Amino acid sequence: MKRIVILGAGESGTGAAVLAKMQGMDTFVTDMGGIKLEYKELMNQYGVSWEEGKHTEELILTADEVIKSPGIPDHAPIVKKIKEHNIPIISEIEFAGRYTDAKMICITGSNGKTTTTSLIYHIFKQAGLNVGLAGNIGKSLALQVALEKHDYYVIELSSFQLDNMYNFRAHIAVLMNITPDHLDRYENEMQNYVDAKFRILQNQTEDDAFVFWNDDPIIQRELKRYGIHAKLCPFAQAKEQGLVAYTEEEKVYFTQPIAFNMEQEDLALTGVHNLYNSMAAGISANLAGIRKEDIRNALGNFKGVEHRLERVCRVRGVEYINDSKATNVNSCWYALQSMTTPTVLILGGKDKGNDYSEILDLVKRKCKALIYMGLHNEKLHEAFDHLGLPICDVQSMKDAVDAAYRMSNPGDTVLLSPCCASFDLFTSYEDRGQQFKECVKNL
Ligand code: UMA
Ligand code: ADP
Repeated sequence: MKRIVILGAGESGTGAAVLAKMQGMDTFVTDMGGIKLEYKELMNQYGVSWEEGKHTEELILTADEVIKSPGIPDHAPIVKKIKEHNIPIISEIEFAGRYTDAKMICITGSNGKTTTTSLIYHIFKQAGLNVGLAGNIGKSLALQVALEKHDYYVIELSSFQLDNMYNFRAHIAVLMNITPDHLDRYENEMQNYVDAKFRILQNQTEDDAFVFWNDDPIIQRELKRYGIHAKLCPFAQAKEQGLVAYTEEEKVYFTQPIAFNMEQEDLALTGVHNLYNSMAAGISANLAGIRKEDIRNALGNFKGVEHRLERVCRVRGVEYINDSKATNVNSCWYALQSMTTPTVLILGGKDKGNDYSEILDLVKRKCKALIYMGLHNEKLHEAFDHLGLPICDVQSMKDAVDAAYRMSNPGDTVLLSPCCASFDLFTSYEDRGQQFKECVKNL
C-alpha cells in the first residue's frame, strides 16, 4: 500500500489527508505545532492517523511520497531530511489534480489573485455551472475533490503552491502581474520567485489558454524565455494589436472567442487594477463558453471581496473605504489611483522594507491629510512630512477613525490602505479591516 505522509495539518494538509485516505493509501499527517480542533475532528472522522507538536522521523522517512503544506519553507529541517532520503515532495494541488478531470482555471500573480479568483467564480456560478472555489483563497482543493464533484475548479495559486507542482495542468492559466513579494522564501532572488509564478504554464497544451496582463515588464521579458504552447490571451487598458481585452471610448472590449463589449461604468469594481481583474475574469469566462449576457451581468453585479477597496458607508457626507488587504506599497498605489475625491489616507503598520517613493506623487495629488497608524511611524514621517499635509500619529484603530472624522469634510473620502502588514497592532489584515468598519459604524 502506498504510504503518503503529509507535512502540516492546516487547511491544505488535512484536505490532502482525507483525499489520500479515500484513495486507499496509508496516510499519516504530522504537524510541528498544535492542530486546530476542527481539523483533528475531520481527520478522525476519516480515520487518518496524525501527530502534533513534533515530526517523528521514523514515521516520515518511510513515505513513498510527501505532501508539503505551502506555509512550510524548504529550509525547514524535516524538509531537508526528506530530500536527503530522495522522497518526492509535492503540493496538495498537485496531488488533488491527479484525482479529477475537471477543468482547472488557475489564477496567480503578486496582486489581484483573490479578487480575480472570486470574480471568475462568481461569473461561473451565476451562469449555472457546477464550479468549486479553491486554493490560496482559503479552501482546500483536495478536500473538494474528495467530497464533492465539480466540473470546474477556480483555483487561486500562491507561488508556494506552485513550487511543488510538476504534472498539474491548468486549462486556463491567469497571471495578473509580477512584483517583488515573499522574497525571503526565494533566497532573496527575484528570478526564483518569477520562475515559481511561471510554473503555472507547465504542462499546458495548445488546447489551453494563458491569460496575462500585457503591460507587465517582467511577464513580457519572461514570455520570450519560455516555450509557451497555450493560446496567448493578453489584456491591457489601451487598445493594441493582438489584445483579447482592452478599453476604448469608455467601453471594455472582449475580442475572442466571442466578441462583445460593455460600458466600463457598468463594471461593479472600480479602479484601474479592478479593470484588469474584470478583464482577466471576463476573458476566462468567455474561453469557458459562458454567454456574453451572463458575463456582462456578473461583471456588473459582483459585490466585491471584503477588505479590498470595500465601501463601508457614508458618514456626514464622507465616504469610508476599507482596503486593509493593501499590505504592500504597490496595492496602495492602485487604491490611491482610483480615488476621485480629496482623500484622508490611513496608512502604516509592520513595514516590510517599503519604498514609499512609489506613491509620493499620488499622495501629493490625491491626499488632503495623512494618518500614520503603527507602533513605529518614523519611516512614514521621513517619507511624507515634507509634503506639508496635516498629519496625525495614532496607535489604535479607534484613534485613527476619530482623527479621520475630524480631518475630513463632506465630499471627502477616508481610505484605509496601509501599505504594511498588520501584525504590530492587529492579529491579521482581516482583524484590522473589521476594527475599521466597526469604528466607522460607531461614529
Ligand atoms: N508546520 C509544520 N512544520 C514546519 C512548519 C510548519 O508542521 O516545519 C505546520 C504549522 O504548525 C501549521 C502548518 O504547518 O499547522 C501550516 O501550514 P500552512 O501555513 O501551509 O497552512 P494551511 O492552513 O494549510 O494554509 C495554506 C496556505 N497558507 C500559506 O501558504 C502560508 C493558505 O494561504 C491557503 O489558503 C490554504 O493552504 C489552502 O490552500 C494563506 C496565505 O497566507 C491564506 N497565503 C500566502 C499569501 O496569500 O500571501 C501565500
Ligand atoms: P492578492 O490575493 O493577490 O493579495 P487581492 O485581490 O486580495 O490580491 O488584492 C489585494 C490588494 O491588491 C487590494 O487591496 C488592491 O489594493 C490591490 N490589487 C488588487 N488587484 C490588483 C491588480 N490587478 N494589480 C495591482 N494591485 C491590485
